Order: sequence, then C-alpha cells, then structure tokens
Amino acid sequence: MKICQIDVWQKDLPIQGPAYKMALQTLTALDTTLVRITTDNGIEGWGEVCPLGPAYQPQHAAGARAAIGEIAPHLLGENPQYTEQINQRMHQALCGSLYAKSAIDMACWDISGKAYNSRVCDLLGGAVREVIPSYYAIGLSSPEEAASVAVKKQAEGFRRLQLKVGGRTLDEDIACVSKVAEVLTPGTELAVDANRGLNVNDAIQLSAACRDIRFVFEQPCQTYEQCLHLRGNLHHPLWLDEVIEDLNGLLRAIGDNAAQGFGMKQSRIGGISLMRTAREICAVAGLPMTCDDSWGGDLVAASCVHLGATVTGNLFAGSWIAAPYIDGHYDNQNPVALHNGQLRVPEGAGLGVTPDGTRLGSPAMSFSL
Ligand code: 0XW
Ligand code: MG
Repeated sequence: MKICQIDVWQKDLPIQGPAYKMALQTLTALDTTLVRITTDNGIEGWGEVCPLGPAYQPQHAAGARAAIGEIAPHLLGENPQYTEQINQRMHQALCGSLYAKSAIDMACWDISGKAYNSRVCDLLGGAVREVIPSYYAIGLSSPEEAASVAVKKQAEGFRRLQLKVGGRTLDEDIACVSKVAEVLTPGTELAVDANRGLNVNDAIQLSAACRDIRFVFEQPCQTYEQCLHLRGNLHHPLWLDEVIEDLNGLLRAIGDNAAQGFGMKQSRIGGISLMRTAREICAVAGLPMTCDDSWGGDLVAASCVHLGATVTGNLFAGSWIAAPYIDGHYDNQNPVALHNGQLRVPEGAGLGVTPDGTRLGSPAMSFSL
C-alpha cells in the first residue's frame, strides 16, 4: 500500500456559548486542520490537529499547516501502515513540530484500521472498556457560577470535574475551589487546573488553604522547575500537563518523582503512536493519566477515546473532548458524542469517524504522486 495523495483543510471552530476561560487564555474560536491521506488502493485516512490558540503553547494552527506542507511530499509513496517508518520519515523531513505530525500519524492509524478491518483501539492492544469516562472543564468563573456548573454537569453524569484557577487573586481561587467542593456528590473526582497560571507561593498557599478538600492539583506553575519546587510542599497530588512536551519530558518527570499523574494531550507529544508509548511508560510507573488533546472535532475526539479505551484500569482518569463547545459534527452518522458524561468507543474500522469531505470545501493544500 502506498500514500498517493495528501489533502489538507483549514476549518474554523467557533466556540458555542460563553468564551472558554483559563488562567492565561480566553478563547472564543479555534482554528483546526484536517488531513486526508489517500492510498493507491483507495483507502482514505483522516487526521486532525487543533492547537489551543496561538499563545497557549508553542503550537499554532498556521504552523501546523506549514509543517505538514514541509513533511507531506516526503511521505508520498510510503506505506501508511508502517506507522513507525512514517514517523521516522517525518522526523527526517522536519525537526520538531510534533503537534503537526500528530495529524498525519492519526490518519495513518485510521488507514491501518481500515486495511485490517480493526478499530484503532484494537490495533493499540484492545479496548479494556467500550465506554470511557469523560470529564468537564469548568472555566474561570465566580464561585457561585462554578458551583452551578458543577451541579449541572454532575446531573448530566460527569464523575470528574476539572476546575480552572489562576490568573486572578488567590482568595478568588480559594473561594471557587471551596464552593465547588460543597456541591460535589460522593464519587465525583476534582482536578484543580491552573494551566500554569500560579506562582510557586500561591500554589502552596492554595493547597494549604484547601487541605481538607480532595483534588489533584494540575499544572499549577509556569515551568517544570517551578513545579519541582512544590514537591513536599503540597497537600494534594501534583499532576503535570503543559510542561510535558514530549516523551523525554514524561520520563524526566517520572525519574524526578515530580508528579503523581499527567494530563496528556496526544497532539503535543506527537500523536497516537507516541501517546501509546506514554501509556506504557505511565503504566510501568503506576501513574494515572488522561487521554486528551488541546481542542478539535470528531477526529481528535475519536483518537482520544480510542487511546483512553486502552489505558489500564485504575490508571485512566478520563478523556476530555471539545464537543460541548462545537456546533455540529464532522460525521453526522458516527459522531463522537457525550452521554451521561461518558464516551462510547466508535465502532467502525480505524477511527470510526469519516468527515463529510463535501462540507469541507476545497483543500488548502494537496500533494500527490
Ligand atoms: C481541559 N483540557 C484538556 C482542554 C483544554 O485544552 C485545556 C486542557 C487542560 O486540561 O489543560
Ligand atoms: Mg490541564
């Protein structure tokens, strides 16, 4: 099997409803990139990458398309089923830009699944669950509003909530965590996620002030080194997210005993192939992880669900998807949709999601043999 065409689309994803507010960013729209790889025997595979705006981390939408444009010509004629070789070819063609490569990697896994008539999760070793837990991220808001959302989302079936903090006074954060804690029903887990918005001092003080509230403290401070300062100074497990920028970062954090869990975004570390390795590393270390991404539609969501379905039992903390903020689905026949705070693994071969290409308009870029 050979890659004979690669098409790339740009698609706007306006946020439905209120802006998505985190400590350091407020988002009202996202810019996603869809990739379709067509093989010489007619199989099509789809991938997607959607950075969380241009300022969140060193990944941005135009950069993804530029990187894909640099890489694509080097992949024509290659066998997409050989995902390891595809990744090597991508690294030979372009250093870094793991997030851009993740979309191509995703499309190759989609093709492999279709070629073997298997779901991606089954190619990854098999689903240990057919329905996986998701979680809901409560944006920066007043204590009353955050508590109201927490009540609503628990009523919808979510059993894990992520509460955004940071970017405001410490007292506001403490009040918000306390108010949300009052409305948590038994069995609902809480992650308090600062998305790097707290200094070391405030992170320690927030944990101390809320020492009687159970939560995992996600990415409190800006840098890995600042988070290292928190070791032994917190009353809560520390989870890292944004500072884990690749597998080496994950290995380093585990070797340094820097964290007790990880909020993992598959595009940031390079896609399904490398997220599979992250899964194995966390399993060996006995550390829990999420299988998330920065943003994206049904394709990104499907990849997170396939990955999440394969994480060992009690080490899986859920998959967040952006669907609640997106108007519509790429594949109306097989949408990746939340039900009772959970996500069902798509049934079809590959990702189980096929965007309706006629609704995407003309590709922004195309490459062919
Ligand atoms: C909740 N997420 C997975 C979605 C947004 O990209 C932020 C992210 C996080 O946990 O930081
Ligand atoms: Mg996070």
